Amino acid sequence: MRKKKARALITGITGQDGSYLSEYLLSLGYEVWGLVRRTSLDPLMRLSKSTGNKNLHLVYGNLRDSATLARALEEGKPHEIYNLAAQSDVAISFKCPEETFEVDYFGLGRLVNEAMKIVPKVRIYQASTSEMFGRTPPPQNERSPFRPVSPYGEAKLKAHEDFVVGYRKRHGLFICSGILFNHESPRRGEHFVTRKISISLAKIKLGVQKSFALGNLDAKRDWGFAGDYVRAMHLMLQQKKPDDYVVATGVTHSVRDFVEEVARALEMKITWKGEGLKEVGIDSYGNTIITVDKKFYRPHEVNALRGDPSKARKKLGWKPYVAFEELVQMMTRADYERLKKTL
Ligand code: G4F
Repeated sequence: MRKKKARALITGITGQDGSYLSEYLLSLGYEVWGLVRRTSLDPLMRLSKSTGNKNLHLVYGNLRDSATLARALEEGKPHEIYNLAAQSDVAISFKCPEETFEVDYFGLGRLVNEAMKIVPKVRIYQASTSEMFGRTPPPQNERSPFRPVSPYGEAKLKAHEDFVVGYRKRHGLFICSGILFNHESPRRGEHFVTRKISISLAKIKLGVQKSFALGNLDAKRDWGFAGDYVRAMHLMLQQKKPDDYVVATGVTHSVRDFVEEVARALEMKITWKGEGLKEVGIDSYGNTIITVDKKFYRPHEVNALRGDPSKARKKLGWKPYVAFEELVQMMTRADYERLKKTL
């Protein structure tokens, strides 16, 4: 560890990963600067645990505006930058491809170019994604080919190739890609499938919602706990050389499995009937509580993701502590208890 207090800048600090990472870095004694967009809704909500911490500084800015990035870098003079800000919703990226490229590709370009001018020795973590693998069959690791199928996956891949691999080679920049597989928590955005399921089933259990609709029930994801994954981000920047790492659990489950596990946590039982768009999930009272709606299908789907985290385990000494069942229980309990209080 450095003798001087380490300083970090986190873009996307108000998101799920930003909030866990800022708590983690503050617990390690870091001074943390967080970039907050003016439009962020209640930026302090997820950061409430760290509010009042004298080592946490929030600065207004965003990845579309180089001047705001320069200001944050001048102010914080960070040793480490964690670029977590993104248009990270895959379904939205099909509807807003330009916006997605603007933030996820050009945004990283702006950040690294300002960083090279203001803090040339800085170490940078780039939030890359398993969505870059797209149609490549599992298990996916650092040597697997990238075959993205969404504008989000394409923007992230181009950012990885140009500004991570490219700038590392051409400019000697210390920059790492964390190729993170899906990671969830009670702080996960409500439009992602895991949180949508935990909230909807908790509401049904509490009697305030009758049913909800999902898209592809057979899509498979490697779901881990966000709190575990931020440790890997930090470890990447403590290595002698910059490199890219897959961060995953190595275990995969379908959306249907996720539904069943949440139901189990709520002591509900779901029986599936029908097929495709006609499939429904029925509870033990015979009520249809889940339907399938075409509008939640993607124009192009990544059917199956399962990461091979061997490199992160070997080189970083990283491993996840929270298994799938525990993660689902944690999320379900949090939503159920929170919603119960509002009744
Ligand atoms: O929860 P999701 O929206 O996450 P997705 O698309 O896998 O992306 C997340 O993980 C990536 C890492 O691989 C990140 F890079 C990205 O930023 C984001 O965090 O969807 C998961 C799966 C998909 O296959 C989707 O088609 O669930 C399926 N799904 C089925 N019904 C649904 C729904 N997804 C959503 N959001 N809503 C549904 O009703």
